[in-house]
Amino acid sequence: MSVELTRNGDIAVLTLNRPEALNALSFAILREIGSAFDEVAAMEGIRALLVTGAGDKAFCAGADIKELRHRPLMNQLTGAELGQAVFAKLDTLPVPSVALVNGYAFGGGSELALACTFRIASPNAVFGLPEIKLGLIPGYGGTQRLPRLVGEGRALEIIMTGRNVKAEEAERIGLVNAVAEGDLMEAGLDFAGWFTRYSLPALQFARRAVQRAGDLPLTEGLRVEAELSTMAYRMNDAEEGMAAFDEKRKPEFKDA
Ligand code: DAK
Repeated sequence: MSVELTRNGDIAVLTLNRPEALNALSFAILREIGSAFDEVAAMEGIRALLVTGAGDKAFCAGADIKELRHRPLMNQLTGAELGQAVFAKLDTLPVPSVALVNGYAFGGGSELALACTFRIASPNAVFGLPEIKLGLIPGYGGTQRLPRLVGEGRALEIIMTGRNVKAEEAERIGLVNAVAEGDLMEAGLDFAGWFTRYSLPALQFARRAVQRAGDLPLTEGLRVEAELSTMAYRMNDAEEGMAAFDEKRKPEFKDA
């Protein structure tokens, strides 16, 4: 298996495990990743998913370039749709996902990280969408997710120059949430710890509302927020959270 799914307490960990090819995404690996996301969705008691790459050199060096060549055009279309559909599974996963970017994240590797809810980088992380150097453009969501994260001007620059973005810059422009000072997995587990403290449905509502902000006009987005915040208010967890505040104690959320 080129993808390993393990569990660290209530945190699921998915590791791309093809270090000899810098964890490049063959179509077979993409399918394995999709199945692993389905497994995570069905796991009991999981609060977050961490996604990382085996080895200390690369998170993922992108689509498997050797495999991309000499394919009929329709296969290229279905290939792009496969990658997009697999990464889109992260949007509807019941738990937030955190990419732990441990080295190169190029092309499809950057796009996988972009599809995660959050990104934490090691100091040696290097992002890039170098498709333009191959005469291509990103095909697994990069042209859509990068501008939503860093703005159109920066996204166009990164995509149209194909240049590398090192960890420090990635943090400055909001491409990553943080650069880990120590062990990356420790940092990821620590960060995922936030999601063990709160009501999972409330966290889901928050994700859903913010996701919609990218594709709705403000008035419609506000309507979505009003509906989702009212749904949160109807949960027992909201009553518990407010009661705990009143009673000056820690809330005990039941995800209900
Ligand atoms: N694919 C296949 N093999 C790869 C690979 C990749 N993307 N990246 C690295 N490898 C392999 C290398 O060939 C080498 O294998 P051997 O020669 O040892 O057999 C091994 O991994 C180690 O790589 P290097 O020897 O090159 O290692 P270095 O440290 O010297 O360099 C590097 C590391 C990351 C700078 C370099 O490997 C590199 O530039 N890699 C390619 C990065 C890249 O351009 N990635 C692709 C981005 S484009 C679409 C679908 C998808 C896409 C678009 C459209 N459709 C279906 C329409 C998206 C495309 C992309 O992701």
